[in-house]
Amino acid sequence: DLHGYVESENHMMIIGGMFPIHFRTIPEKEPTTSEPVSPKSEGFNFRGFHWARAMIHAIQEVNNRLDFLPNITLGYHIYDTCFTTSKTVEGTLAYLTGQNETMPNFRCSAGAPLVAIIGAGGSTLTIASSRIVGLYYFPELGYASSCSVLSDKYQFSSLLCTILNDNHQSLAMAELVRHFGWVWIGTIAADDDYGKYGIKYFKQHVEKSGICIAFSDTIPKIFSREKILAVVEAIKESTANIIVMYSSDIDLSPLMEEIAPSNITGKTWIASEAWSTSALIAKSEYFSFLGGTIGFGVWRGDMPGLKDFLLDVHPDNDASDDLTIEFWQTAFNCTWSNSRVPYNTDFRINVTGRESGVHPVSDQLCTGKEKLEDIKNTYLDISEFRITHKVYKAVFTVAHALNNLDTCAEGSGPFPKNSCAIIYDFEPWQLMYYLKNVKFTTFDNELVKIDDNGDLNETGEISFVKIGIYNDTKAGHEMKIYNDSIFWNIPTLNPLCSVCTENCQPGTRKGIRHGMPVCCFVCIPCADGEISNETDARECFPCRDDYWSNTLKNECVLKKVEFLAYDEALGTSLVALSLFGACIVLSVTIVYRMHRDTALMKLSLVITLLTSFFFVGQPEEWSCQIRQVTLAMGFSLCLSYILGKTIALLLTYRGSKLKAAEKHDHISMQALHQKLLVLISVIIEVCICMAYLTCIPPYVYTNMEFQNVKIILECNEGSIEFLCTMFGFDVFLAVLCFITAFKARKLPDNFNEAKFITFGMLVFFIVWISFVPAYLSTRGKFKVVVEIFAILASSFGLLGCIFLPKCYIILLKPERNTEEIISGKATTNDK
Ligand code: TCR
Repeated sequence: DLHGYVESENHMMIIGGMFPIHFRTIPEKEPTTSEPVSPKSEGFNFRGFHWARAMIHAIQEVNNRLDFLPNITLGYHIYDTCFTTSKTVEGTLAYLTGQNETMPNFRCSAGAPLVAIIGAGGSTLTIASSRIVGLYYFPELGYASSCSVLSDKYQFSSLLCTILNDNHQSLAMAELVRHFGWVWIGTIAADDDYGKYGIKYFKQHVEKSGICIAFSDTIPKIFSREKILAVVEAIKESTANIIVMYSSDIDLSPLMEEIAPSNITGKTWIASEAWSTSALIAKSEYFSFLGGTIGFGVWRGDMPGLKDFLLDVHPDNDASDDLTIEFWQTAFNCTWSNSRVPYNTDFRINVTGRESGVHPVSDQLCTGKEKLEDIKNTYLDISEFRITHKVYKAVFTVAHALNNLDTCAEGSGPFPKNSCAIIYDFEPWQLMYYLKNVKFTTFDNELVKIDDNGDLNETGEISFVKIGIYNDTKAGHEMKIYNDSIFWNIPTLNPLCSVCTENCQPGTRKGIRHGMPVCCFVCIPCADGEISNETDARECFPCRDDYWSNTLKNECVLKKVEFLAYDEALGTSLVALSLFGACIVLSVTIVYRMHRDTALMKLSLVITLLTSFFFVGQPEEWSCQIRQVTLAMGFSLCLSYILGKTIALLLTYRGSKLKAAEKHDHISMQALHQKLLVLISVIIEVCICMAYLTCIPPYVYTNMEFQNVKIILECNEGSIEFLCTMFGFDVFLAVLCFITAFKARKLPDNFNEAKFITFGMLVFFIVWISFVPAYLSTRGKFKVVVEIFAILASSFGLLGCIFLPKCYIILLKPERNTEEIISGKATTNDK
């Protein structure tokens, strides 16, 4: 412990201070046979030493001021907490007893009275010590205890904190994470109240906005390599690129030492205030993985003269000042000649025992001429004047409270009967009153007063909102606070993203992965006919009626309209075929020019062949109505003509025995009958057609059900019954034709006409019978194709079977071409 007195006649008062001047204690072997002793400390902490020096400086400042506490001199008594609870409790009790014996014997100290304690550093330590001093309502001022539970004035009644509580920082971190759209975050906390509560509040804030925590780890308080390696492993394995770290620099440094060789890069760290600016962490060898860290810091204040005071430290100043010698030895890595202080060894303590020393004992002797300005540690770091400022503020708060107590005018005091407390002999609760009502402005114009929480905070200002970045290693550790100068430590130099699963692209939707946090999902492609047009869509939406999803499933596109067009290969060839057929029929007609045959049959075939024109092309109302009707008409014309012919053939056979004159009459009679038959059947067919067209006509139908991607434009036949009647009549004619032709097939005539008609009818039947299943099983434009094929095939069949043999005879065997119907015998005679 450090003591300081100024020799003067003034009344002396002591302010206690507790700082982590060492990192840790060396656990002794369990004392079973010897008296237990307080453990020794090790690991010199420059930062804690710096704070302690700052406190001393602040006290000197107060003493130098003439305007307050004129007849009081402040002294200090500083304890090293060694960053451990046990040492803190020990120190607290030592204050209360006034001796180094830890038996509460309150304020019985032989020397100057203790008025307040500044300490005890981190939250965990402050909790421990303020629980003890709270029993006596003894004032304690926390300078680095930011844990939010300390704001609870029922539990920590005599504690005032000069630092803002961590709720604000956790909220600011959550805001930051949300700002950059990170949703997959790892957290690491020190195993103390600071880390655990800080992360707890961070999680609370963050989980409200749907951000997920990838992993949550703690850094052990007592060094354990396995536990630290487990944390490193967790960082390495996680896909989270953002890691929020709530820890003091002291606890963090062993982790950083393990991360350095493990090649972890591409992560952005979010630093809590306690390590964000620390030179212990911001080392150039860590830059590869820590560069680009975003951290939070409390306001840094200006303390005039502090820098010089810090530089004014030298072992020669006071030969008995062991702490300064230890500082010197550690800072310059040398041994001070004939020092009583062993060179500070920095051993890692393991639960099982000691591990190898980090700094080997140096043989080099210190010269005393080493330059303090050269050292790069937390002692002289200007960016460290943050917590330092809180220490300062604590000292000045105590001094102001004492001054207010001192200047109390008797008769208007705050205590019963308007009495005042006497500065030479007051109770701690009386100083507590003044502390709680303190209000002053510091030299840098900051108003200090108690807030609603009972904390001493910067008025009206939240100090954690500035986003700082650690940007440069060469030029020292500089915090920049401009948002757009943020340096990102990844190749793209842009804010990296931290997600469990990459965003779901348009065309897919988020699906839950069982047993995983909501940030981890699978992207399921939308079903056919459904789309999603935004990233991370939760659902796919079906397209409207005449729209369908594109292949990427991110847009609804108009369905393709399908019909058999003239300009496609199939349409053209079918049309060409029917034209070709029509031409053949025409040429047949020409061949027949000398033949007294009626042109009716040829006409009907031309009609049927050319109906295929109505089938090709985009269906319109008129083409739908006309196509089946003309086809039916064409067939009825054709078939009734053939029927007339076959009947005539049958009758001719019967009449072949007639005389020549009668025969002639007979033949003309037959021609009349034939024409009558055609007329009647055409009239019947026309009637059916008229009824069909007037009652339930066919119409254009846009078929969307059958094929999702396409709209099929087709003709709906309107009434199947009418359609069947219409074609049924044709079938009826065809059946009659077949029967009569079959009967007449053996009759001798010069063309064998009946036989060929039988063939023709057979072809006709085969075509149309096979048409039915083919037609029913095809869809879309091919339905039309099938029908055209049937039309062409049947027409060509009739053409080929009925006319071509005749043409063959007419052209190649003209001697057999006579209109006379001769008996079989006559024919043979002819030959
Ligand atoms: N509050 C921490 C301790 C701490 C600290 C620091 C330690 C803070 N800032 C800077 C070392 C250096 C903030 C706590 O435990 O409450």
